[in-house]
Amino acid sequence: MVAEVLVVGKFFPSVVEDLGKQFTLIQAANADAFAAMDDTALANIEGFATFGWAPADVIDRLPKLKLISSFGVGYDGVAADYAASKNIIVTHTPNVLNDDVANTTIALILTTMRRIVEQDRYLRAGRWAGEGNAPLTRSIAGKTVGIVGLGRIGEAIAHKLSVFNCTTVYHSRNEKPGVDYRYYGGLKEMAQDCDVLIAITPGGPATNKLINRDIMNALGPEGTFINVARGSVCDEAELIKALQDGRLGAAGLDVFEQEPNVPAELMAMDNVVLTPHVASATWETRQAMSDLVVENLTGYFDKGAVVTPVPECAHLCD
Ligand code: NAP
Ligand code: 8YV
Repeated sequence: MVAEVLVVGKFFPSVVEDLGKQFTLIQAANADAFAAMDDTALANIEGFATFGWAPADVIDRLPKLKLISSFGVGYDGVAADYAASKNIIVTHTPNVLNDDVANTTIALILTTMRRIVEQDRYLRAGRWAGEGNAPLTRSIAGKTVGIVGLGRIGEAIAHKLSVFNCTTVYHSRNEKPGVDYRYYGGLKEMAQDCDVLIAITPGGPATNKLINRDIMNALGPEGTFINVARGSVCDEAELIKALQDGRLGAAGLDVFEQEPNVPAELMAMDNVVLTPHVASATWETRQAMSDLVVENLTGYFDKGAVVTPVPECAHLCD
Protein backbone atom coordinates (compact mmCIF):
# COMPACT_ATOMS: atom_id res chain seq x y z
CA MET A 1 0.00 0.00 0.00
CA VAL A 2 1.27 3.46 -0.90
CA ALA A 3 1.40 5.63 2.23
CA GLU A 4 -0.44 8.97 2.22
CA VAL A 5 1.59 12.06 3.12
CA LEU A 6 0.11 15.46 3.98
CA VAL A 7 2.15 18.44 2.72
CA VAL A 8 1.19 21.82 4.19
CA GLY A 9 2.92 24.95 2.86
CA LYS A 10 4.99 25.80 -0.21
CA PHE A 11 7.98 23.45 -0.30
CA PHE A 12 10.63 23.48 -3.03
CA PRO A 13 9.40 21.66 -6.19
CA SER A 14 12.05 18.96 -5.54
CA VAL A 15 10.31 18.03 -2.27
CA VAL A 16 6.93 17.55 -3.93
CA GLU A 17 8.57 15.70 -6.83
CA ASP A 18 10.63 13.36 -4.61
CA LEU A 19 7.78 12.62 -2.20
CA GLY A 20 5.35 12.20 -5.10
CA LYS A 21 7.45 9.30 -6.48
CA GLN A 22 6.87 7.27 -3.35
CA PHE A 23 3.75 8.53 -1.60
CA THR A 24 0.24 9.69 -2.37
CA LEU A 25 0.36 13.40 -1.57
CA ILE A 26 -2.48 15.36 0.01
CA GLN A 27 -1.54 19.02 -0.29
CA ALA A 28 -2.78 22.17 1.49
CA ALA A 29 -1.35 25.63 0.78
CA ASN A 30 -1.52 26.77 4.41
CA ALA A 31 -3.19 26.27 7.79
CA ASP A 32 -6.48 27.81 6.59
CA ALA A 33 -6.61 25.46 3.61
CA PHE A 34 -5.91 22.53 5.95
CA ALA A 35 -8.70 23.67 8.31
CA ALA A 36 -11.14 23.66 5.40
CA MET A 37 -10.33 20.04 4.46
CA ASP A 38 -12.86 17.31 5.09
CA ASP A 39 -11.93 14.76 7.77
CA THR A 40 -12.51 11.90 5.30
CA ALA A 41 -9.61 13.25 3.18
CA LEU A 42 -7.35 13.05 6.26
CA ALA A 43 -8.41 9.61 7.51
CA ASN A 44 -5.48 7.62 6.07
CA ILE A 45 -2.62 10.09 6.28
CA GLU A 46 0.50 8.54 7.85
CA GLY A 47 3.20 11.16 7.13
CA PHE A 48 3.14 14.96 7.44
CA ALA A 49 5.62 17.46 5.91
CA THR A 50 5.28 20.88 7.57
CA PHE A 51 7.04 24.21 8.11
CA GLY A 52 7.24 23.90 11.89
CA TRP A 53 3.46 23.80 12.32
CA ALA A 54 1.72 20.84 13.96
CA PRO A 55 -0.29 21.85 17.05
CA ALA A 56 -2.17 19.19 19.04
CA ASP A 57 -5.55 19.88 17.40
CA VAL A 58 -4.02 19.29 13.96
CA ILE A 59 -2.43 16.04 15.13
CA ASP A 60 -5.86 15.01 16.48
CA ARG A 61 -7.35 15.34 12.99
CA LEU A 62 -4.87 12.75 11.63
CA PRO A 63 -5.85 9.43 13.26
CA LYS A 64 -3.30 7.26 11.39
CA LEU A 65 -0.36 9.69 11.66
CA LYS A 66 3.04 8.09 12.33
CA LEU A 67 5.61 10.74 11.38
CA ILE A 68 5.80 14.55 11.35
CA SER A 69 8.75 15.75 9.24
CA SER A 70 9.26 19.41 10.09
CA PHE A 71 11.29 21.92 8.05
CA GLY A 72 13.56 23.99 10.31
CA VAL A 73 15.59 23.13 13.39
CA GLY A 74 13.23 25.00 15.74
CA TYR A 75 9.98 23.15 16.32
CA ASP A 76 8.25 25.31 18.92
CA GLY A 77 5.13 25.23 16.70
CA VAL A 78 5.01 21.41 16.79
CA ALA A 79 3.38 19.68 19.78
CA ALA A 80 6.32 17.28 20.09
CA ASP A 81 5.54 15.93 23.58
CA TYR A 82 1.93 15.35 22.57
CA ALA A 83 3.01 13.60 19.36
CA ALA A 84 5.44 11.40 21.31
CA SER A 85 2.66 10.47 23.77
CA LYS A 86 0.75 9.11 20.75
CA ASN A 87 3.83 7.25 19.40
CA ILE A 88 4.14 9.73 16.53
CA ILE A 89 7.76 10.58 15.67
CA VAL A 90 8.72 14.21 15.01
CA THR A 91 11.83 15.04 12.97
CA HIS A 92 13.48 18.42 12.25
CA THR A 93 16.44 19.74 10.19
CA PRO A 94 19.39 20.46 12.52
CA ASN A 95 23.06 21.15 11.62
CA VAL A 96 22.66 21.74 7.86
CA LEU A 97 21.77 25.38 8.61
CA ASN A 98 24.42 26.10 11.28
CA ASP A 99 26.80 27.92 8.92
CA ASP A 100 24.24 30.21 7.32
CA VAL A 101 22.48 31.08 10.56
CA ALA A 102 25.84 31.82 12.19
CA ASN A 103 26.92 33.89 9.17
CA THR A 104 23.70 35.91 9.32
CA THR A 105 24.30 36.50 13.03
CA ILE A 106 27.81 37.82 12.39
CA ALA A 107 26.42 40.01 9.59
CA LEU A 108 23.76 41.39 11.96
CA ILE A 109 26.34 42.14 14.67
CA LEU A 110 28.62 44.03 12.29
CA THR A 111 25.77 45.77 10.47
CA THR A 112 24.23 46.90 13.75
CA MET A 113 27.45 47.99 15.49
CA ARG A 114 28.91 49.71 12.43
CA ARG A 115 25.49 51.17 11.47
CA ILE A 116 25.92 49.98 7.89
CA VAL A 117 22.25 50.46 6.92
CA GLU A 118 22.21 53.97 8.39
CA GLN A 119 25.49 54.77 6.60
CA ASP A 120 23.99 53.57 3.33
CA ARG A 121 20.98 55.84 3.85
CA TYR A 122 23.30 58.76 4.76
CA LEU A 123 25.19 58.39 1.50
CA ARG A 124 22.11 57.91 -0.69
CA ALA A 125 20.46 60.99 0.83
CA GLY A 126 23.44 63.05 -0.38
CA ARG A 127 24.51 63.81 3.19
CA TRP A 128 28.17 62.72 2.69
CA ALA A 129 28.56 65.34 -0.02
CA GLY A 130 26.33 67.86 1.80
CA GLU A 131 27.34 67.49 5.46
CA GLY A 132 30.67 65.62 5.41
CA ASN A 133 31.67 62.31 6.99
CA ALA A 134 29.04 60.23 8.74
CA PRO A 135 29.24 59.84 12.55
CA LEU A 136 31.73 57.34 14.02
CA THR A 137 30.49 53.92 15.15
CA ARG A 138 31.59 51.17 17.62
CA SER A 139 34.16 48.41 16.98
CA ILE A 140 33.61 44.76 17.88
CA ALA A 141 37.33 44.25 18.56
CA GLY A 142 38.12 44.03 22.26
CA LYS A 143 34.44 43.68 23.22
CA THR A 144 32.73 40.89 25.16
CA VAL A 145 30.04 38.96 23.28
CA GLY A 146 27.58 36.80 25.23
CA ILE A 147 25.80 33.92 23.54
CA VAL A 148 22.50 32.88 25.12
CA GLY A 149 22.25 29.21 24.08
CA LEU A 150 25.56 27.61 23.13
CA GLY A 151 23.99 24.78 21.12
CA ARG A 152 24.75 23.68 17.56
CA ILE A 153 24.28 27.18 16.11
CA GLY A 154 25.58 29.04 19.17
CA GLU A 155 28.84 27.14 18.94
CA ALA A 156 29.12 27.89 15.21
CA ILE A 157 28.66 31.59 16.02
CA ALA A 158 31.33 31.40 18.75
CA HIS A 159 33.74 29.75 16.30
CA LYS A 160 33.21 32.47 13.69
CA LEU A 161 33.56 35.21 16.33
CA SER A 162 37.04 33.97 17.19
CA VAL A 163 38.59 35.95 14.31
CA PHE A 164 37.22 39.29 15.54
CA ASN A 165 39.46 39.68 18.60
CA CYS A 166 36.52 39.75 20.97
CA THR A 167 35.91 37.68 24.11
CA THR A 168 33.10 35.15 23.82
CA VAL A 169 31.13 34.01 26.88
CA TYR A 170 27.86 32.08 27.15
CA HIS A 171 24.78 31.30 29.20
CA SER A 172 22.55 28.24 29.06
CA ARG A 173 20.84 26.09 31.71
CA ASN A 174 23.75 23.63 31.72
CA GLU A 175 27.48 24.19 31.39
CA LYS A 176 28.68 22.67 28.12
CA PRO A 177 31.53 20.18 28.49
CA GLY A 178 34.60 20.57 26.28
CA VAL A 179 34.33 24.29 25.49
CA ASP A 180 36.73 27.00 26.66
CA TYR A 181 34.34 29.96 26.69
CA ARG A 182 33.46 31.29 30.13
CA TYR A 183 30.12 29.98 31.38
CA TYR A 184 27.60 32.11 33.29
CA GLY A 185 24.83 30.32 35.17
CA GLY A 186 23.11 33.70 35.59
CA LEU A 187 21.96 35.53 32.46
CA LYS A 188 21.81 38.95 34.17
CA GLU A 189 25.39 38.59 35.45
CA MET A 190 26.53 37.76 31.94
CA ALA A 191 24.57 40.64 30.37
CA GLN A 192 26.22 43.06 32.83
CA ASP A 193 29.64 41.95 31.56
CA CYS A 194 28.73 42.02 27.84
CA ASP A 195 28.83 44.59 25.06
CA VAL A 196 26.85 42.36 22.71
CA LEU A 197 24.21 39.76 23.66
CA ILE A 198 23.03 37.17 21.13
CA ALA A 199 19.87 35.09 21.67
CA ILE A 200 20.03 31.71 19.90
CA THR A 201 17.89 29.39 22.03
CA PRO A 202 14.75 27.48 21.04
CA GLY A 203 11.40 29.25 21.40
CA GLY A 204 8.54 27.92 23.55
CA PRO A 205 7.49 28.35 27.20
CA ALA A 206 10.96 27.70 28.74
CA THR A 207 12.49 30.72 27.00
CA ASN A 208 9.44 32.99 26.82
CA LYS A 209 10.60 36.62 27.36
CA LEU A 210 13.97 35.38 28.65
CA ILE A 211 15.40 38.68 27.41
CA ASN A 212 13.37 40.98 29.64
CA ARG A 213 13.68 44.55 30.97
CA ASP A 214 16.25 43.49 33.60
CA ILE A 215 18.50 41.87 30.99
CA MET A 216 18.23 44.89 28.67
CA ASN A 217 19.10 47.25 31.53
CA ALA A 218 22.05 45.02 32.43
CA LEU A 219 23.32 45.15 28.83
CA GLY A 220 23.03 48.91 29.02
CA PRO A 221 23.12 52.08 26.88
CA GLU A 222 26.24 51.02 24.95
CA GLY A 223 25.02 47.43 24.56
CA THR A 224 23.84 45.70 21.38
CA PHE A 225 21.17 42.98 21.42
CA ILE A 226 20.94 40.46 18.56
CA ASN A 227 17.95 38.10 18.26
CA VAL A 228 18.19 35.17 15.83
CA ALA A 229 16.29 32.76 18.12
CA ARG A 230 12.54 33.36 18.17
CA GLY A 231 10.51 36.54 18.72
CA SER A 232 9.02 34.99 21.86
CA VAL A 233 12.48 34.87 23.50
CA CYS A 234 12.53 38.68 23.85
CA ASP A 235 9.94 40.98 25.45
CA GLU A 236 9.40 43.13 22.35
CA ALA A 237 7.42 45.89 24.11
CA GLU A 238 10.22 46.24 26.68
CA LEU A 239 12.82 46.16 23.91
CA ILE A 240 11.13 49.09 22.17
CA LYS A 241 10.98 51.05 25.45
CA ALA A 242 14.62 50.28 26.28
CA LEU A 243 15.77 51.48 22.85
CA GLN A 244 13.54 54.60 22.98
CA ASP A 245 14.75 55.49 26.49
CA GLY A 246 18.38 54.96 25.54
CA ARG A 247 18.73 52.24 28.23
CA LEU A 248 19.81 49.87 25.43
CA GLY A 249 22.16 50.97 22.66
CA ALA A 250 21.12 49.08 19.54
CA ALA A 251 19.45 45.90 18.25
CA GLY A 252 19.77 43.57 15.26
CA LEU A 253 16.64 41.46 14.89
CA ASP A 254 15.80 38.56 12.55
CA VAL A 255 12.76 37.32 14.49
CA PHE A 256 9.67 38.99 15.94
CA GLU A 257 6.75 38.25 18.25
CA GLN A 258 3.99 38.51 15.60
CA GLU A 259 5.68 37.61 12.31
CA PRO A 260 5.36 38.88 9.62
CA ASN A 261 4.18 41.99 11.48
CA VAL A 262 6.99 44.16 12.84
CA PRO A 263 6.21 47.08 15.17
CA ALA A 264 6.39 50.50 13.49
CA GLU A 265 8.43 51.76 16.47
CA LEU A 266 11.27 49.37 15.56
CA MET A 267 11.11 50.36 11.89
CA ALA A 268 11.46 54.02 12.84
CA MET A 269 14.75 53.58 14.72
CA ASP A 270 18.14 54.12 13.07
CA ASN A 271 19.94 52.08 15.74
CA VAL A 272 17.94 48.97 14.81
CA VAL A 273 18.65 46.59 11.91
CA LEU A 274 15.77 44.36 10.83
CA THR A 275 15.72 41.23 8.66
CA PRO A 276 12.60 39.16 7.86
CA HIS A 277 13.46 35.78 9.51
CA VAL A 278 16.07 34.95 6.87
CA ALA A 279 18.98 33.56 8.89
CA SER A 280 18.88 30.21 7.03
CA ALA A 281 17.46 31.62 3.81
CA THR A 282 20.02 30.72 1.14
CA TRP A 283 19.31 28.43 -1.81
CA GLU A 284 21.98 26.00 -0.60
CA THR A 285 20.81 25.70 3.00
CA ARG A 286 17.10 25.65 2.18
CA GLN A 287 17.81 22.82 -0.31
CA ALA A 288 19.71 20.86 2.36
CA MET A 289 16.82 21.41 4.81
CA SER A 290 14.34 20.31 2.14
CA ASP A 291 16.36 17.17 1.42
CA LEU A 292 16.33 16.28 5.11
CA VAL A 293 12.54 16.66 5.25
CA VAL A 294 12.32 14.12 2.41
CA GLU A 295 14.98 11.76 3.86
CA ASN A 296 13.17 11.55 7.18
CA LEU A 297 9.93 10.55 5.44
CA THR A 298 11.47 8.07 3.01
CA GLY A 299 13.78 6.63 5.69
CA TYR A 300 10.84 6.00 7.99
CA PHE A 301 8.56 4.41 5.41
CA ASP A 302 11.37 2.43 3.66
CA LYS A 303 13.35 1.19 6.64
CA GLY A 304 11.55 2.36 9.77
CA ALA A 305 14.52 4.64 10.53
CA VAL A 306 14.48 8.46 10.58
CA VAL A 307 17.62 10.61 10.28
CA THR A 308 17.02 13.50 12.68
CA PRO A 309 14.36 12.92 15.36
CA VAL A 310 13.74 15.64 17.95
CA PRO A 311 14.89 14.67 21.48
CA GLU A 312 11.29 14.23 22.72
CA CYS A 313 10.86 11.35 20.24
CA ALA A 314 14.34 9.78 20.40
CA HIS A 315 13.02 6.87 22.53
CA LEU A 316 10.58 5.96 19.75
CA CYS A 317 13.44 5.50 17.28
CA ASP A 318 15.50 2.80 19.07
P1 NAP B 1 20.33 23.45 20.11
O1 NAP B 1 21.56 22.81 19.60
O2 NAP B 1 19.26 22.62 20.73
O3 NAP B 1 20.80 24.59 21.15
C1 NAP B 1 19.91 25.26 21.97
C2 NAP B 1 20.71 25.91 23.10
O4 NAP B 1 19.81 26.71 23.89
C3 NAP B 1 21.38 24.93 24.04
O5 NAP B 1 22.65 25.40 24.34
C4 NAP B 1 20.49 24.95 25.28
O6 NAP B 1 21.30 24.64 26.42
C5 NAP B 1 20.03 26.41 25.27
N1 NAP B 1 18.77 26.61 25.98
C6 NAP B 1 17.62 25.92 25.84
N2 NAP B 1 16.69 26.38 26.68
C7 NAP B 1 17.27 27.38 27.40
C8 NAP B 1 16.83 28.22 28.44
N3 NAP B 1 15.58 28.13 28.95
N4 NAP B 1 17.70 29.15 28.94
C9 NAP B 1 18.96 29.23 28.45
N5 NAP B 1 19.43 28.46 27.46
C10 NAP B 1 18.60 27.54 26.94
O7 NAP B 1 19.58 24.26 18.96
P2 NAP B 1 20.22 24.97 17.66
O8 NAP B 1 20.27 24.00 16.55
O9 NAP B 1 21.47 25.67 18.06
O10 NAP B 1 19.04 26.02 17.35
C11 NAP B 1 18.69 26.97 18.31
C12 NAP B 1 17.46 27.76 17.91
O11 NAP B 1 17.80 28.76 16.96
C13 NAP B 1 16.31 27.02 17.23
O12 NAP B 1 15.53 26.26 18.13
C14 NAP B 1 15.53 28.17 16.64
O13 NAP B 1 14.63 28.70 17.60
C15 NAP B 1 16.61 29.21 16.34
N6 NAP B 1 16.86 29.33 14.89
C16 NAP B 1 16.50 30.48 14.26
C17 NAP B 1 16.74 30.60 12.91
C18 NAP B 1 16.37 31.85 12.16
O14 NAP B 1 16.06 31.76 10.98
N7 NAP B 1 16.42 33.01 12.79
C19 NAP B 1 17.31 29.56 12.18
C20 NAP B 1 17.66 28.41 12.86
C21 NAP B 1 17.43 28.31 14.22
P3 NAP B 1 20.65 24.05 27.77
O15 NAP B 1 19.72 22.96 27.37
O16 NAP B 1 21.84 23.63 28.56
O17 NAP B 1 19.95 25.21 28.41
C1 8YV C 1 13.32 28.14 9.16
C2 8YV C 1 14.21 28.56 11.44
O1 8YV C 1 13.66 28.32 7.87
O2 8YV C 1 15.24 26.45 11.39
C3 8YV C 1 14.60 27.27 12.06
O3 8YV C 1 14.31 27.10 13.26
O4 8YV C 1 13.76 29.45 12.09
C4 8YV C 1 14.40 28.76 9.99
O5 8YV C 1 15.61 28.20 9.59
C5 8YV C 1 11.99 28.74 9.40
O6 8YV C 1 11.50 28.26 10.62
C6 8YV C 1 11.02 28.42 8.29
O7 8YV C 1 10.20 27.34 8.63
